[in-house]
Amino acid sequence: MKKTRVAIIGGGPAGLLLSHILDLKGIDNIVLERQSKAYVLKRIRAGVLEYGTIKLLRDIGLGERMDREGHLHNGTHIVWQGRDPFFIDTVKYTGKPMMAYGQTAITEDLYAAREKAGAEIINEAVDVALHDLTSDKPYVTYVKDGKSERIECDFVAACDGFHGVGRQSIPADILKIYEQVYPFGWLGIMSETPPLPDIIYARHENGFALASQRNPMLSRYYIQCDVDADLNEWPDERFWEELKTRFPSELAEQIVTGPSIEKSIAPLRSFVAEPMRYGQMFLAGDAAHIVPPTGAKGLNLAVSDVFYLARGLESHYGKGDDTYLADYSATALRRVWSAERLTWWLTKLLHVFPEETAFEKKVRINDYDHLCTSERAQAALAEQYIGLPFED
Ligand code: FAS
Ligand code: PHB
Repeated sequence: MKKTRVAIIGGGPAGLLLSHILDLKGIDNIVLERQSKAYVLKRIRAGVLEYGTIKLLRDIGLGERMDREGHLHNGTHIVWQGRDPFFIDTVKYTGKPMMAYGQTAITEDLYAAREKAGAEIINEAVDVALHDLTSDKPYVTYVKDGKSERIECDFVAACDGFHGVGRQSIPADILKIYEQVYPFGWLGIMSETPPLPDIIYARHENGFALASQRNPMLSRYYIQCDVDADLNEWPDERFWEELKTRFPSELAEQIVTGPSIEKSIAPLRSFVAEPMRYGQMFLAGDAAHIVPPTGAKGLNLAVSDVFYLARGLESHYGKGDDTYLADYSATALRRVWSAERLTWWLTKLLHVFPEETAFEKKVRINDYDHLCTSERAQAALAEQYIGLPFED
């Protein structure tokens, strides 16, 4: 039987980041991860960091490789078929840049830092179950190498993603779910080719497309696809042809194609579970919320949740003050709902909705034209896109 202060369920970015920050604050913790380390590090997901994430990673000693290999951007472009392009200029309106640096690299950096610190990360821990969450002595059971194990703790941090066990441990009469499922997905490709210099969202009559990057020889592209699209019907050649169709010709001719080293389809949904606390258990990251990737908020929300939760735990153990922990759910959810609204709006603006009416089409174009002509609308978008400041 093990004892620790905080049992962290999930060794993805949220769980590892929380483990690292708690360790820096002298708060003992154990991470339980269902998959192997290799499996976790194979995942290809987010790619763009808000300024708050960049600053936090630097502040906790995880900025060196990010600053060396990441690529700063002053904003993100929108190109709209038949209309003027638009630039979400985060530096002009907030003075802050964003960073193209992949979640995979962040997870690698976190694993390296945790292993260097001698952290206890238990991979391939299965059948994790949470017990006595509303008592002052919660505990976690799991199976490792066929043997049943138990961890006694003060708190449980459920950083176990959308399909994790944490959210499911909240009684149905307490848990409230808010959800919107979109009638399309994103077909993403990674190729070892030089990317376009900028991050570009494209809106075309065929659908949305995105040009992004991981490093000078690693490109990340996406196209909107049918929600039931079959990868077998999307050989690389068809993907590249459709991607180029959705960009203006002067950009399309700059796209360097090559064999895909990863290709996958992600469904799109907006999802929030409230509250983000139940007894001594706190939800953080995808365990509590999902956003459509339009707006690059998923990973960044996991970071702000972890910032708030770590601050609360530090105040509990350091000063015996539970104010931050008591406010955690409400504080985190304010920022979550801002990101949910922004990503919902950007998804509606830039994607083709199969069932939309002629009126909705006209309203969308007016929305874009207003954005292109109103400095105030541009400033409002930029401050949300770069990420609202973390609350004191
Ligand atoms: P994660 O899901 O990353 O990690 C949770 C961890 O918990 C996993 O390692 C899992 O194995 C583990 N776990 C689950 N159940 C467990 C259990 N019962 N016991 C122990 N461990 C358990 N965001 C963007 O900003 N841009 C993108 O382009 C983007 N693309 C995405 C594509 C896909 C397919 C997905 C699923 C998400 C994408 N996201 C994107 C969002 C993504 O980046 C998340 O926001 C980010 O991974 C959140 O990190 P975590 O909260 O740690 O959750
Ligand atoms: C990515 O690089 O994977 C990326 C960039 C911007 C987004 C979503 C994903 O909005």
